[in-house]
Amino acid sequence: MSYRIITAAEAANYINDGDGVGISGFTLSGTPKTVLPEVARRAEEAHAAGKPFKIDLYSGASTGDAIDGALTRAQAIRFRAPFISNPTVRNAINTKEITYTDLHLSLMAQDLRYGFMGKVNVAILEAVDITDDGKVYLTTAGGIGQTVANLADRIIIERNTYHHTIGLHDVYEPLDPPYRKEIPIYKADDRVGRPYVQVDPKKVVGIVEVNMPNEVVVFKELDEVTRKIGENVVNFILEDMKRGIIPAEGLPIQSGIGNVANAVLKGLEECNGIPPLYLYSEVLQDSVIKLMELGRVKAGSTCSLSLSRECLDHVYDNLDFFRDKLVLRPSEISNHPEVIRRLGIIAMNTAIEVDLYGCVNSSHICGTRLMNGIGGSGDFARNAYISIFTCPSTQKGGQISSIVPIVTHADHTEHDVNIVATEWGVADLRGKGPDERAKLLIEKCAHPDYKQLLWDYLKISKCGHVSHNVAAALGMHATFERSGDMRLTDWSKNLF
Ligand code: 0RQ
Repeated sequence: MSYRIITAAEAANYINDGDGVGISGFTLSGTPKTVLPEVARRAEEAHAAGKPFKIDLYSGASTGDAIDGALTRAQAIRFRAPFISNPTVRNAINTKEITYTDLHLSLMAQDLRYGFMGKVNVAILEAVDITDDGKVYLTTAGGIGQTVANLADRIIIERNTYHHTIGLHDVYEPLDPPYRKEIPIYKADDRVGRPYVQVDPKKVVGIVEVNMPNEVVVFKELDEVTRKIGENVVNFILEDMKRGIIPAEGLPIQSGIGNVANAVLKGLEECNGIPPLYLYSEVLQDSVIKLMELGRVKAGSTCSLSLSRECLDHVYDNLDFFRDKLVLRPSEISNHPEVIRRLGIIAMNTAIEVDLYGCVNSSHICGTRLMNGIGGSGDFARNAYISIFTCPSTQKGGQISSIVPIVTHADHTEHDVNIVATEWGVADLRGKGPDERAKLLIEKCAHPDYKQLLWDYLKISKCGHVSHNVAAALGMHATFERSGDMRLTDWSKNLF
């Protein structure tokens, strides 16, 4: 079978108002690049002619400005899931122009298969190539490619010749209950599936030829605070190894995304006492490639290569070295609770705020404004061997404390949080009761400017197992509504 070569504009004509569109990719990596901007253009034309045009957009994780940004500006998204990072779509979600569902990334493919969300009419997959019998070799991310290709009526392939990822993917889609079996991954780099996504060639409406790198995120330079957080986490891991809690051969690590996560990886780079490790994560950033070359990371299982252009080119130029060290999986598998629990992952994720008992808000500023979403943090935190959360002790130039009396939005409860690390120190919450947890979090993690306020809150919160003062907490929420920001000092005026 030979496929029709079509332009991005022609491909966009296969997408209609009301369609559910499922795409390949995970973060800015491996997403289709040319068809959705054309869909945005179609939507603008439709709106100018007084006609409706909105789609439901399903992906593995976030996308960049060419997708979430362009479609939002064209008012072309009705529903979006499961993770975002683009400021334009964030704003439209927060002003309720777009309906958004924030869910654990491991669930996205499954929820679509189970019919929990809408129909997937069209799948757009970015691929290195497709064979006549429908073998699609994805580019730099596993995402939900196989699932949306199975569910869709029409498939569009963006053949992107920039990428050289053939042989890196391990595509495995579990059977659904009641037929599901174990996922046979016993080591982080085990391969259990196929190196391609299998599609029905009859559903492929055309191939769009592309040669484009991924959009990339630029991280802030490490500063004193993020560097210190990284150092604190690494020292904690070393200490747990000395105590024999972490086995001498080490355990696989997972690292989330963002500035703080990058600082932790940098800390590993500079540390000698930790043996070479495996990474079992959803994203793999530049720092891990460096750790592989230093021999500190043996191999990395990930859903996406979230690399800078320079670093990705370096991997492509040295594929012989990296081929057996990189495994790209669907997000359902990179983040699967069963595998995470079996492998004994040390999970490192970032908090927006942490309360005195260890509950974490990862997704909503002041409990109301979506930042990015929960992402894979819950998949890992809930099932990890050790679940670590990191954050700077304050935000916005010291005006906001990240250690708070009560979280304004709970993504991870105290049951899923073992360790909290800020630039001041590490609170080890394992095996501690609520009062001990609160004491440790204030002593080890809170910024000195906020310690007294937090002690004062504890003083007025005496009753029950997990002590809170609901009236004070309500006062705090009233302050959020007025100021839109969590300033503990303002809040204390309501309290005392
Ligand atoms: O705002 O960008 O205006 O400066 O949030 O914060 O400190 O730069 O940290 O880049 O590591 O992001 C939790 C958002 C942290 C991220 C979060 C403001 C802060 C700044 C960014 P500016 P930093 P990072 C992996 C797994 C999702 C869950 C997860 C994230 C901006 O790590 O989205 O880990 N995690 N998923 O000023 C007001 C507070 C604030 C605050 C932070 N308390 N109040 N503003 N900010 N805390 C991802 C995947 O699954 C793919």
